[in-house]
Amino acid sequence: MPTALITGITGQDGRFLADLLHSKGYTIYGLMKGQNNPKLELVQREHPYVEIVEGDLCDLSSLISAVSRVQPDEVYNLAAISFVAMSFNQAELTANVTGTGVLRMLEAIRIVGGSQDNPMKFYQASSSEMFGKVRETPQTEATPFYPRSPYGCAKVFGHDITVNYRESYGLFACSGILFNHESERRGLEFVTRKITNAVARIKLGLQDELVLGNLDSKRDWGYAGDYVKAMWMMLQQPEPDDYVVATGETYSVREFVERAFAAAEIDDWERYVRLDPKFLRPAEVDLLVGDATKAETVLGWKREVSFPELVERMVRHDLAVESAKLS
Ligand code: NDP
Ligand code: GDR
Repeated sequence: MPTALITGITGQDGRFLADLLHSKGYTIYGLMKGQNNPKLELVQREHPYVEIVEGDLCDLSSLISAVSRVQPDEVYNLAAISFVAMSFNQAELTANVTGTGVLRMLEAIRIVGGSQDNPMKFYQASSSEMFGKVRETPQTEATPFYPRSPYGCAKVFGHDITVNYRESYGLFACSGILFNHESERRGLEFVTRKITNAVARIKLGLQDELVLGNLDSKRDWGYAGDYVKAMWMMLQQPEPDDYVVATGETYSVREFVERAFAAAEIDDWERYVRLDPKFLRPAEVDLLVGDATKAETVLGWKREVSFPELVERMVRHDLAVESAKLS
């Protein structure tokens, strides 16, 4: 069976992808950074089949050593500084990890190499944030990029260098331009999980308010479990290529808030929501909505979880987690 190396194994997508590849019988290695990573225990508990290898996207020699030891058939590069708001305050770090880190991973693969018959395939986690101030709607693989944050700029570099290595060195390198995807494993810093966690705590009387920034921005939100399937499908094609993965629907942050409160049977949501300018960004991405026709027709990908199901699922999960803490 094939061997996969996943960078970003402690993140939302790394964990969903590990589950998927495990169900397909893969041998799975996860790249983990830091000398005492606090998420190691979680990964070992919930994904005991993952073997951890040390490495950091900022350290080329660690990546060469990881690729050389694992000899993966497939490398999924999911690691990044992925929080857009943080990228404004730590722009250089973001450029280094989220941007140049992709180049280092590609170099590690190019240097270690696979065999002619069995090349190491590469997946890059590109993002709809590259479209930023959108040039057309809906966004497709052909839509020009106009990033609005240091994160978006770094992702454009990561995307372009992936295409460049494919064209220059014949690497089997794919870039998945994924729109927002969420789940009960989403980090609490992202708006959807911040909302569902706060709604659960308000419902249980553990919190009084939910403090947010821009309620008007619109996102194309899907379910992470559906999206990792597209990553795998891209690497099973005869030729490497780039694909948009999205639902084709867009909702505002306000609509997400309304639905989340409704899922917890709280009608007067405005009573609990306070706006604070500290959560506004220096430049915002106002509207994202993707056209996944290519992924649907070429890969046969389709999303399974709808927007209402996604919100309900996350609220239900957070209610269960927060209730359990009380007992
Ligand atoms: P997360 O923020 O949940 O996970 C990011 C991962 O990157 C973590 O495992 C983190 O490790 C790791 N990481 C950060 N810095 C380094 C480093 N220097 N070296 C090695 N690992 C590092 O992100 P998601 O799972 O949500 O997203 C996965 C990828 O997909 C990211 O690249 C993201 O930018 C991209 N993406 C995500 C979308 C989404 O909606 N979720 C949409 C489009 C693209 P640690 O925990 O140790 O810090
Ligand atoms: P995003 O996700 O920037 O789209 O990037 P995030 O959930 O952080 O923001 C979505 C929208 O909500 C608005 N917002 C707030 N956001 C946060 N985090 N906290 C708040 O309090 C808040 N109030 C309003 C934001 O301004 C924004 O408009 C995610 C990440 O996963 C990226 O890594 C990925 O590439 C893109 O999705 C696609």
